[in-house]
Amino acid sequence: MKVVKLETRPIEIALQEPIISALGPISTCGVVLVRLYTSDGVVGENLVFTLNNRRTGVLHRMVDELADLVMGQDAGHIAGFWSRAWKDLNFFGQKGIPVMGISAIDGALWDAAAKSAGLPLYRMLGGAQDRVPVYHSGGLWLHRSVDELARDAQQMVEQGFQAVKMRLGSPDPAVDVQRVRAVREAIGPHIKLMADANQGLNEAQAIRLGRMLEEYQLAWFEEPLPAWDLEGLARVAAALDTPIASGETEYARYGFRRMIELRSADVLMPDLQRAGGVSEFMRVGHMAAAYDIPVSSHLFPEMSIQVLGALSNAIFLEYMPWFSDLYQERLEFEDGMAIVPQRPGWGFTFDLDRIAHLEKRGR
Ligand code: SMN
Ligand code: MG
Repeated sequence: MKVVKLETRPIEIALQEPIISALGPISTCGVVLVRLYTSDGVVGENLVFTLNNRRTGVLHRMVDELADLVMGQDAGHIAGFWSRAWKDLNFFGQKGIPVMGISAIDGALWDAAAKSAGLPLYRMLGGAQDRVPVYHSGGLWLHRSVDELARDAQQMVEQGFQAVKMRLGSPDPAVDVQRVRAVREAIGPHIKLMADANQGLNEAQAIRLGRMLEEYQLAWFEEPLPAWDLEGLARVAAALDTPIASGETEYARYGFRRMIELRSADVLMPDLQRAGGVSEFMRVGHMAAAYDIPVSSHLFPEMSIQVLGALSNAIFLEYMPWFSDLYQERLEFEDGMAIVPQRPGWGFTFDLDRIAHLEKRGR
């Protein structure tokens, strides 16, 4: 089975409402859709994206530029593609857009491989479980008032979610504490609560805020520091009882190796597009398992669920429905768990008609 065509298409989709996080305001996503055709007629799909549709053209071009490394090659030699691309991109640097380009093609190759084997991807990757605990991440942003936060969190729980994530990011830590308290009071002591600072703090601020939040029993305190400060993050992790989760802004096995060596985080959360696709997410997941470190996913729930289904140290799927409308199928939940689809490949296929419609209306 050879790769015969790589099709890429940039689209812009609007979020249901503009949101604010410590990363700044977000109102749309620039999404690069990838469809990789094989000589057997199987099509592997994937997507990568940018916030606010900024520099989508560069990401798009990166994916296209890598086509020469897969065209005409055996579509099942995914690790072969990965290492060829890694070497090829050394001059550009092995973080950022180059790695996202690898991820885009890697994921499409895995989808094609699993579809042609007639297996859901998680089984192709070894299979650990057919359901994964899920947390709702698609709300509780910084633009919500304290009352709205409490109401939104309660609604998520009423929908059946047993874990929710809120954002931190006020200049005054007392305000963050007040917001966390309101959400904890609204959901009660048994629902898991995560809080994400999106790299907005320095080391002293993170330790101070983390200590103030210990009494609210967070499941984790996420990305307190800028992504480059892995040494500082290790000191924050050592100073707090609350687990630190990080890794969504880290790249490839080498970045995660440093995180593990430094003990920067208690939970690793690779992002499929930044980590380096399915191949590298699995390598990171297995490397974490060697240290008994749990992993969670970042965004892309429809795809991440298959990878987490293949890792026995996976503890949570992040549910962020930003791209859910692009698919024909919908994720299913039961008792606070997301169900790993038993359909071949990702188990989610692009709804090309709906995509054309979404794009035209800007949602
Ligand atoms: C996040 C990061 C980037 C885009 C959306 C949300 C956030 C998360 O850090 O973990 O969900
Ligand atoms: Mg985050």
